[in-house]
Amino acid sequence: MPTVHLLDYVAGNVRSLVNAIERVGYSVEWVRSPEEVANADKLILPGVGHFGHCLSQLASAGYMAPIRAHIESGKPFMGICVGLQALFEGSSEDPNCPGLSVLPGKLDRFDDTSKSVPHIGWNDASCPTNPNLFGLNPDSKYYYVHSYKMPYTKGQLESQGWAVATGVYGGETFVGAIAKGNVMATQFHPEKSGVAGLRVIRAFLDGSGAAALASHPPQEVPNAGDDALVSKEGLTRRVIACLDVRTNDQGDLVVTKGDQYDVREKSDDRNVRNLGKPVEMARKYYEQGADEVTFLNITSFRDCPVADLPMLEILRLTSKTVFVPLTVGGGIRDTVDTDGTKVSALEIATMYFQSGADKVSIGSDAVIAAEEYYASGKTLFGNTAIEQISKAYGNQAVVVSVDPKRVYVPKPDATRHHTVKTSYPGPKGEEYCWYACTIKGGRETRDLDVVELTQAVEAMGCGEILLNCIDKDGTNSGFDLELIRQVKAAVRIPVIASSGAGNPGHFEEVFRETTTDAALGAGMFHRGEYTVQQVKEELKARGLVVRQFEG
Ligand code: 1PR
Repeated sequence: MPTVHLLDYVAGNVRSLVNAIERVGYSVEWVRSPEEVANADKLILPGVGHFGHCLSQLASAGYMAPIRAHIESGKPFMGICVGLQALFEGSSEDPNCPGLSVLPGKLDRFDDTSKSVPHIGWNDASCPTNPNLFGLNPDSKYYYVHSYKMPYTKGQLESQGWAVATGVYGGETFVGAIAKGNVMATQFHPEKSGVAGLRVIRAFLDGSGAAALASHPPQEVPNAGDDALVSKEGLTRRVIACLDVRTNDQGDLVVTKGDQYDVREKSDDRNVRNLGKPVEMARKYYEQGADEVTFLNITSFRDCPVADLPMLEILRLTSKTVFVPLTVGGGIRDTVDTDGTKVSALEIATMYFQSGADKVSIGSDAVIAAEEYYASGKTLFGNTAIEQISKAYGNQAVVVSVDPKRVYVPKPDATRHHTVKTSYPGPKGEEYCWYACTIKGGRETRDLDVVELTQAVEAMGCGEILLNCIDKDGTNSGFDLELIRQVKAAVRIPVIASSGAGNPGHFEEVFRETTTDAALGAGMFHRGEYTVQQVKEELKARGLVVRQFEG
């Protein structure tokens, strides 16, 4: 098998990248010291999370000069995500930390006054001068997750010989990929961009991308409007399939699904509902076009040694065939192992990332952390799971899963909590409600509302909210739009609407009626009532932009 060298310099999830490289027929050799860079023919610089964190790690380990030397030697080089950002002079994310300065310019943050930041999801990488740059396709979509971007100024980089592919997010045009000579870099994650992303990796590894660029160097950039290839707002409506996983009474690991969080059959035997096998179902949803797959380990495998968590094996197997982002939740908190050893939430998250997860989702522990945050007068001590994991892996890697329940009140001043006026009055005709956070899979309700929780976890460094709703879970009656609007108004980070989806029309409704960033379904997919593809076809037919699955 031909090899490619991958730089191993920070804690980060590179498992998916290794899987993607192997999938296109190459094997990975690790570069674990600056001296080893010289052994590389093809070198890939991955990177996720914080620019300053990545670049200072590279600098302090002595990698900057060897990477520059590799690039100057003309040998193939590819940067991914922060690996692209590193090629520029710097970033406002850490103004004191210099980049490699292979290209001019500094990155800045997306403006979050009217959109969610980070920019998470599937967007364009359109290159008017070289539409098929390194296997890019103007009709394909690529998975991005970043808060900082290289702003695009037409003609600037092109005048120095670079081919530039761009995307547009909330009116801001950013650099999605760049290439010149032996250098190619993507802001998006090709290893998480399905078949479209695998094409880019292959074009880099087999040399066809560089050869095509050499024979068609970038010419003048067409004027916007002259050329359909110039990118427009391109972020798609993200559709996520969620698998609640637990061990059933026979000891098998199964995908299950509850009604308002009760996962047992209504029949007398009260068995745990068994809807299928996790790895196979994840693959099925990927092939139907799911933009992400989420696994929630709903019982957290309480009696199992941490290193043997069955979810680790599920991730290892799934990430070999599913090339879209994988999130895993359940049991991410400081814990004591079966042999009495303390294991931190960060260590558990690390095991999940090393097994192929791209994001971890924290439920109960986030509620407790938020309560402590308010009790201490909104002080951050840096010791919560959210702070520690987001510091090590970046905000985009930390999702908080919220399990709220409606509490009805006759009028807003009947509670200290943030209320909404509801179109669905309570049992005594109450016209207002607030959403109480719960822990332990909804079994314990706390005196904390969703606005308080989501604002607290945003302050701690959470990058995305997975917003369930116990009242709606498994009802097939549509998403709780009132809840989603309340949370969207409270935070700037992306929100995933969850619970209640029963048909494709419910997805259209939540995207039209709220500003949600993504929508998640479970039961309707597991029971085979609808496929993810049918949801996307419906959204497309109604004029919403979706990513088409490429086989
Ligand atoms: O508290 O950090 O250990 O995490 C536990 C995780 O497990 C949390 O994310 C929590 O939401 C989840 N969980 C715990 N118990 C249950 C249960 O169902 N008994 N499932 C549970 C949560 C809700 C969604 C579901 C949507 C969509 N499941 O994941 O997929 O409601 O369903 P639908 O489309 O069929 O309506 P911690």
